[in-house]
Amino acid sequence: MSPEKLEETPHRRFNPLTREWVLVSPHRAKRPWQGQVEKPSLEKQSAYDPKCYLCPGNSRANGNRNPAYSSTFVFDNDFPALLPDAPHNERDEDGLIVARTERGICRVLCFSPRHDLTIPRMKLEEVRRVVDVWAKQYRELGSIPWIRHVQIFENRGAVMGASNPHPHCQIWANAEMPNLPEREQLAQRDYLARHGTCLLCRYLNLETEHLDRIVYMNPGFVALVPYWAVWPFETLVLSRRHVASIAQLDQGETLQLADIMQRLTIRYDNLFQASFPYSMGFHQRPTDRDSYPEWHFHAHYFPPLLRSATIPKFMVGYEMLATPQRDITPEIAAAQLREAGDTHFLERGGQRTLENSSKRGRNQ
Ligand code: H2U
Ligand code: ZN
Repeated sequence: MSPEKLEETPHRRFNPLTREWVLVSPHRAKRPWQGQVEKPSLEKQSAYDPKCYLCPGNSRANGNRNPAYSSTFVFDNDFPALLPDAPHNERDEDGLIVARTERGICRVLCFSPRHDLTIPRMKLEEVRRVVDVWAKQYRELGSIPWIRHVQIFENRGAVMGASNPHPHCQIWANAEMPNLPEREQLAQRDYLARHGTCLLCRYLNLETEHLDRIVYMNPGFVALVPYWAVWPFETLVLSRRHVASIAQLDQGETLQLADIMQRLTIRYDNLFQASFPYSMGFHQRPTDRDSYPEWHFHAHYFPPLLRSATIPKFMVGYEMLATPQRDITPEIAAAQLREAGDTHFLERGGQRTLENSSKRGRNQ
């Protein structure tokens, strides 16, 4: 049987990064829906909100005042999940009741002074500056001797738990490897040892031969719906060059990362004509002194929406108890994202967000 026939029937796909399986049921996409319906978020924000904790010049929840910043702004989270000076302690009862103190530093980064913007609607140059700050924060926090891992992540949209529409992300730096980066690290290390080549470099080669899961590429990066995607419109942004962290990007790649993030999130917004919610984050090498030849810098986007801006996907039932499952195939999701176009629907007929936006030839 050909792989195409295999993929038309219920099948399992393997995620080589987490070494888990996802169940794909292509025939199920047409089932009726009478469950919860989320409201699409198109609520118009003003450029400045006097009640926002993150707008320039405003007081935060604990009384600290934000400076009148005009570009990006980083501050230590006032309600941090981790503390830098927690005294060491541990507990182990028969390997069953086990705990250890975890030290860390949590920061918040505002992308823009404008309360009403999001990455897809900022200027390319403004997004490039955000990428510069991510690299600087990764370097700065990573250079603290006891910090081993720096996680940069953005929760966008109330449905993803973002507490505020002001464009921002969080940075959590801590002493131990978190679960997912650790799992990806082991998988990448084993693959390199077994095949003598980087897992994600090899995967990127395969995908640029197939092309059907690619959403967009520029000279530095490729955005694709991974073969093993669990969320309907999950994407992976891979650097074309084998770099292990955001700190290794050159100037061109910094701009290209900004460009691909913007073109991808514009497509997300266009797809359902809404401000598309997601959680995204970068995975990169730990910041201790070891060498990590296996690590390939990438970003994951996990949007929770299923078939329209009003129908979320829930990871429940079989997925909570057995294995994640998806209906529309990654190939269909990639085609829909490609077709969604990279002119933001709110700016069609008006001004484009991106400079050099007419280079559609680069779009695959
Ligand atoms: P989220 O929208 O992803 O929750 O990020 C906002 C973060 O901002 C959140 O972690 C912090 C919250 O603790 N915060 C402050 O540090 N000070 C404030 O005044 C409000 C929110
Ligand atoms: Zn604001």
